[in-house]
Amino acid sequence: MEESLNIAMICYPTHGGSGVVATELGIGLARRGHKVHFISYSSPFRLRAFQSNVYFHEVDVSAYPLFKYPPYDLSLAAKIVQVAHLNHLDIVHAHYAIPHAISAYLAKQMMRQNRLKIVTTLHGTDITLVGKEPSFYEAVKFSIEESDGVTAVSGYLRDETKKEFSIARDIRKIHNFVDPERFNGKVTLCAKKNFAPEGEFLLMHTSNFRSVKRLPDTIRILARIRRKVPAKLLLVGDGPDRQAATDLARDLDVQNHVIYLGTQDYIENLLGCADLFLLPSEEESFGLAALEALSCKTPVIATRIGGLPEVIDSGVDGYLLPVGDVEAMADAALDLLGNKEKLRAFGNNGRQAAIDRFAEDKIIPQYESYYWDILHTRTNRSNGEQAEMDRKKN
Ligand code: GMT
Repeated sequence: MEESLNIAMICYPTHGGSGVVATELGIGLARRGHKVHFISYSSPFRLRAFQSNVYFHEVDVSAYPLFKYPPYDLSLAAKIVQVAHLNHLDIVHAHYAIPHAISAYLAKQMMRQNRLKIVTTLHGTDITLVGKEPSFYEAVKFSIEESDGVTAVSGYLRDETKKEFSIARDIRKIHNFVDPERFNGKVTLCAKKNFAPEGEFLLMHTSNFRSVKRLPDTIRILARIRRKVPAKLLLVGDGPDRQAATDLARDLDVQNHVIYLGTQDYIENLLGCADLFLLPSEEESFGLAALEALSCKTPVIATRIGGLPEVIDSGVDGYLLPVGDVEAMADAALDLLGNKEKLRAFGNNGRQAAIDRFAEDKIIPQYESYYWDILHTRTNRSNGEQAEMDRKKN
């Protein structure tokens, strides 16, 4: 019987997918008996209620006037050291390489011991966008090479990382996951008629409205769909492209058919309301939002890029189309909206795929077993440390 581990989760606390995955993973591990310590600048938004075995440690950053850029990375590293000493951490799990994996590496060096293992999970733009910028490239490459274990949320992201950063080491693919009990598509708390009072079709999109999401394309798709059938678009989230979307909706004369809900914490209460979920991104390493929609029986119209083909089975639970081809995306949407049977079948297929391939009880054990693999790797570990690890395992 394996013993419980002391694990630190380093993540962004905001509404991005990497923070969501880190939080849901931490909660799932805590339920399985591990002690999980979240370390971030504020409490992750999906840590909603008290959970036993879950702790939160806030990173304070000094605003000393000399600092033009307050050094969060250093404060984070110092906090990891403190938490590690007090709680005998076994694993520091850094979600999103920048700066979390680098701070974790620094913390380990500061502790001058090898017992603590660093696992880094690559999520997406830390590799495909931000990580490639010259100002970050070498640091990201170094953090991948120096972590004790590295995972990527899709096969696509694993292969991209190896290629773009010339990485020879093994990177474990562990897909993102969903709790199908919670994301069940039951429309108890959301009344569709709040958003579509005349019985219009309801389209939905949720993201951080950054340019990679191509938010304006959701407006273009809505405008095309509305030439044939009445429809509303529910936009959940916020971010830099909101104004561009608002302006475009006015230009295309659909401004009265777009509903902006802002950022929402309980997305599972909304997804089941929608007839279709739109994800017209130009880059998506996995597409957690799409998986959550599928789990709620909402078919997804998305782009054939990145890790999305690993999540969406085009023609079975959604459609994958070329980036920017809003005409094809609108046609695919109309094909489903015009055929109730097909729409229902696609919804059921998506939910089944979520349960069969991406349910948390299938994926979280993959992380657990990866942690044990890493803890049993004898890289420079002293015999005493190895004996302690073997004792824990048995
Ligand atoms: O990269 C982002 O846009 C944000 C990032 C995050 O940290 O929230 O999202 C990425 O990670 C998610 C969780 O693993 C994935 O589901 C998203 O596909 C991925 N986003 C992109 O690749 C654009």
